[in-house]
Amino acid sequence: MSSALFSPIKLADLTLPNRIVVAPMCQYSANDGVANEWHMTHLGMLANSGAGLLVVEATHVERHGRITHGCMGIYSDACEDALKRIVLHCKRIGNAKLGIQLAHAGRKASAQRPWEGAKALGPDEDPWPTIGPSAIPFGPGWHTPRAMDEDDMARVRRAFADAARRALRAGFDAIELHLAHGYLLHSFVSPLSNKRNDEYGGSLAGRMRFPLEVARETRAAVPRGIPLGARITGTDWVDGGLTGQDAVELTKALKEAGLDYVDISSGNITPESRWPNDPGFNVPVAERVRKETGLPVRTVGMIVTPKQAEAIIAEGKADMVAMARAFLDDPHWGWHAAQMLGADVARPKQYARSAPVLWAGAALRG
Ligand code: 531
Repeated sequence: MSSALFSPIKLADLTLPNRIVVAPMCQYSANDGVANEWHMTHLGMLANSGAGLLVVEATHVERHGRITHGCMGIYSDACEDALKRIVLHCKRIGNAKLGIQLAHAGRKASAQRPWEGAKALGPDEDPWPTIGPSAIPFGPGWHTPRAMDEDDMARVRRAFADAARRALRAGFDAIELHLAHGYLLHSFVSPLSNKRNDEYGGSLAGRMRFPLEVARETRAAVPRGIPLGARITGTDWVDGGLTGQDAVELTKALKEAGLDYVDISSGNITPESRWPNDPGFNVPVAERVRKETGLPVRTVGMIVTPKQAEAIIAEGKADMVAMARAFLDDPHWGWHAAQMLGADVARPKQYARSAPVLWAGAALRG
């Protein structure tokens, strides 16, 4: 039996042994942007999950671009050094290649951690000023962002490129831009959050202008052999918002800017955004983007079982699948998928004896 999910894929000069990706997952546990033992443990665990690529959580390119006080950053030497230690650790003990998601939270910055309420920070919670394409808050009770001027745009473009250089020095194998979930770059693309009447607003071409500038400036900082991708929005799930057609157009423009793949996610441009949470709910847009652009496509969202993941790849609907909670639930998801699909997966020698060939118990596990 040969598995499509466990077949290799090449992105730029990076070959991944399979098409399973651990999605970036915010941990809200950094110290002023700096990773610590929690990240070492969390990422160290997932480096041995069987996934070919492990993507580090949304890591913010400037301090005010963090979502919460606990979010990770890559804007100082302290941030870079901590990430370097983590990459080194994961590569020493694990098998996954390491990616990082570069992000700016825009109008959704200055928020409480989920377990503190997930609302905008109150006056006694050390809030900070936020920025966005237009002075429109994410929702009622949220900070009103300052509409970005040319200086802000130049600073943020440079911050993404500088962050990419830091990520390369830290040893990451792949870099991706966060253009989804209502954060800064997505909020430029969506007509629901971008009401500018200069050349950075209006038509889709205008609304894509700033994110594409960021993509080009970051690409210039990342050698062509290193994959640079983007997580984008398949649909805003709000009337009048972005649709699959916009995702196709954005992907064509990102391909033109030299990006190597997109990851189709969706939702979260406003608090009203509601998605169907059905199995693989982003797969139809991913399939369309893949067919209409020819760029390698990853997708995410309610992908849970090995059989489901295998079918998405085998049926040509996506080139890679990313999973988040499935890996928190089962940090060895990739090992168990390999067993079910009759494929090989790398395990550390210390754990080799739990492989199905050396442990009859694997066949008895539910
Ligand atoms: C929520 C989310 C997951 C998948 C689709 C839409 C929204 N996540 C998004 C995270 C922050 C935590 C909540 C980021 O994208 C940074």
